[in-house]
Amino acid sequence: MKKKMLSLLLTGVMAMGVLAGCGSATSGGSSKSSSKSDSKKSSGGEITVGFAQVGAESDWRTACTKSVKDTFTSKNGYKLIFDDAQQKQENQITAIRNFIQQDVDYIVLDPVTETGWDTVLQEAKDAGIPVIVVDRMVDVSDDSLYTMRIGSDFKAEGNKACDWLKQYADAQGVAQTDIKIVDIQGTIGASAQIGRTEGLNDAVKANGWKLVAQQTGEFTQAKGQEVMESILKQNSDFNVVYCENDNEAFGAIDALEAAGKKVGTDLKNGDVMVMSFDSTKAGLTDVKDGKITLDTECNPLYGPKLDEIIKNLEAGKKVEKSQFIDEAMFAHDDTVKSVSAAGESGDAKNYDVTVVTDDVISGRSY
Ligand code: GYE
Repeated sequence: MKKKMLSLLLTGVMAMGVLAGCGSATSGGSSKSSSKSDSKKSSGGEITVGFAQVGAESDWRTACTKSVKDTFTSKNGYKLIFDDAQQKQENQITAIRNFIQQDVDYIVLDPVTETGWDTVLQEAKDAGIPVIVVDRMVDVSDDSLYTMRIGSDFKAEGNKACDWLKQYADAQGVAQTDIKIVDIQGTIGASAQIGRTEGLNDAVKANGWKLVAQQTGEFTQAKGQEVMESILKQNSDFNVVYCENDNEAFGAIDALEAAGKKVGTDLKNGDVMVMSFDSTKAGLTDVKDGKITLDTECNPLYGPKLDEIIKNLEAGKKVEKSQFIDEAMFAHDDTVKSVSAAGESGDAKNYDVTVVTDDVISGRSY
């Protein structure tokens, strides 16, 4: 209830939409055309950034928006034009066209889905406006249509969670073939969904797990609950619910408990075990309480990173085309201490698993 009210409140705040700053100047050489330098002068020397945000579907997204808004302030030398696309790609395309019209200095795009960007990114390129892709990825035929991408390795996230599950079942003395999973997927076609689902599908095949149901919960609490309720009506013979973000997990837990299921960490004794991604403060609180057994982290705090990238571009420095951020894993207990997982680069790496304590929870800002 509390979570729902908070998200409604924050949605209202974000619906206020456009943030426009005025004031202080920035220095540093511009990597852009003379028409861009002119537009920079006319906005008082500030760097104008148009941010095409996905929406306000989750606590993760709210934290991401806050981080960007807190960074791109007039005090920091920016003018931010913020657009909430309500999880619709066509709204993001319109927003980008508006940013081009307004001759912004940079476009930051968090693409709702991976495909369908070639035309509008070509328009931005033709207008000489650099595009920075953040969080999710774009799948375009020509990589020069965007300047760089910074985000998570979603394939690694999925593989990490699944290696943990395999080890956890072994440690609890549960046969891999007795693992029966419901997958509540993210928004279909979003990088975060693609990587997390792919990791699971691969592990289902490799370990002989049973995939009982697989359906999208659109990364929202309401849809996570609705999907869980409808799956429960068809088949309640499962012991793991793999939610592709925290808000879906909150909804799924409500539905499971309302149906009389015991949500917990004890697979051997018939608990239904919930796994999640994001590791928000509310998610980690559920981990500590044993409602979520494993939460694989996904970091939403992109503001400072985007600021650094733009400063480097302004200074004419070379910026890596593809940048991944480091992410941790949080579990209810120390049954599994570390996992080994491969990601986009293909090479397997080891990741430590952190047990959630009150200190871990209070250290979370979102
Ligand atoms: O996991 C989810 C959000 O793209 C990583 O989108 C992001 C995902 C995140 O709605 O909560």
